[in-house]
Amino acid sequence: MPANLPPDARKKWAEVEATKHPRERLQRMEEFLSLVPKHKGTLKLRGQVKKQMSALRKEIEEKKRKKAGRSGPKFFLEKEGAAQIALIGMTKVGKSSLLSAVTNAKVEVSVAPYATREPTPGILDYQDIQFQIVEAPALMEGSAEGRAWGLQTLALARNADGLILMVDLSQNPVEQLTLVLNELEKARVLVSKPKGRVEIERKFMGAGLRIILIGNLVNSTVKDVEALLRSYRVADATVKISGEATLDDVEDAIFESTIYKPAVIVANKIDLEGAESNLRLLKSHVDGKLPIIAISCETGYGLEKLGDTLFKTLDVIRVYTKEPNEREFSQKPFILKKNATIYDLARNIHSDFSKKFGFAKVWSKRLAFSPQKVGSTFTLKDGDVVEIHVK
Ligand SMILES: Nc1nc2c(ncn2[C@@H]2O[C@H](COP(=O)(O)OP(=O)(O)OP(=O)(O)O)[C@@H](O)[C@H]2O)c(=O)[nH]1
Ligand SMILES: [Mg+2]
Repeated sequence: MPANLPPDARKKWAEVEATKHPRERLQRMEEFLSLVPKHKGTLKLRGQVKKQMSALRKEIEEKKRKKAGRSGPKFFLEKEGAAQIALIGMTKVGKSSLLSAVTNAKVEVSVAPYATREPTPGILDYQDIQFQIVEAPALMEGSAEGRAWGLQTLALARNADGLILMVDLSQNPVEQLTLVLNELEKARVLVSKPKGRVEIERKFMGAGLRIILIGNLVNSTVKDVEALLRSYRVADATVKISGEATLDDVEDAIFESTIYKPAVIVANKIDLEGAESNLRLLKSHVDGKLPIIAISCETGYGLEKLGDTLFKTLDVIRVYTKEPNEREFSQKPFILKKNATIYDLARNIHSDFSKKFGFAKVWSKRLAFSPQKVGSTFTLKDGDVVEIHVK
């Protein structure tokens, strides 16, 4: 059931949304919480907001520390390359070993547990793009409740574009995976697309509310959704609802609490005894729901599959651009979501490029002839070369 908040609390949440400054936002969130009645129906919501507040507090602290020139545990790492992938797992599964085997990072591989204590990045080259892989400090039972650096690791996962879930095949991999997925889920990070999905894309003031219903609303109507959104002062947004979604899911989306991250399971130490049978166990448990690659950081077995599997799992495409008067196209592609259009590309190149857009030419092997003159709604595919002409 939706939390049924009183109007003043809903209004306060709109103020939270409108405040970007961390300290003020925290203040508004506190005010919001004081307006939320404490009963069972609001329990989940209060928990979510408190989590956001604790993340904000850490962010503020980190900024303070940065200003003072002191270093402390990093909460966020600036993204580099085509995507940021958080490398997550229990201690000693071989995260640092993987980082040093496939990226340029110099890291300490250790026999002692909990050796890596802050997010450590490295760059993995895959064809003509790069992935930034960030080793997160190990997860353990209780991470989502803030044990050790748990909240940092989970915030990193939430902020990344994708996840590597790493397990050690010389131990029970199903138990490890279950623990990791549990902690992620408690932090409301999911690795499989939920049945119902609600995406809210905020628009400029005056754009109005557009609700796109692809699936089904369970026990509610579009009118109910509209009313709920308006009660939170969400007046300008495109809301996409797919699958089987409830009003609760819509409320969740307003608080941006549950998010989905594409994930790959990396099963390490295939060189050790018993690993093959543990791998079979893992495969039958996962049942094709997530890709699994078996590797050994020790022997190098399977490492070459990582880049390709990440690329496929992230559901992205590479699009190359060309200047109208030049023969060669750019070496560095734009990374766009699968099914992106020329319009998305134009917006990626320049924020107001899309307004000046005239037409585009596309070169691609999949087309009957190249170049083909196309409009802004043309759907792009991996490897396309595009030349944009402005008005
Ligand atoms: N046999 C074998 N041992 C491995 C493999 N990969 C890593 N190890 C060993 O596993 C131990 C832990 O490796 P790390 O890479 O430090 O593990 P981690 O996940 O980074 O651990 P923390 O950062 O401490 O949480 C080390 O002793 C490694 O040598 C592998 O493929 N096979
Ligand atoms: Mg490590």
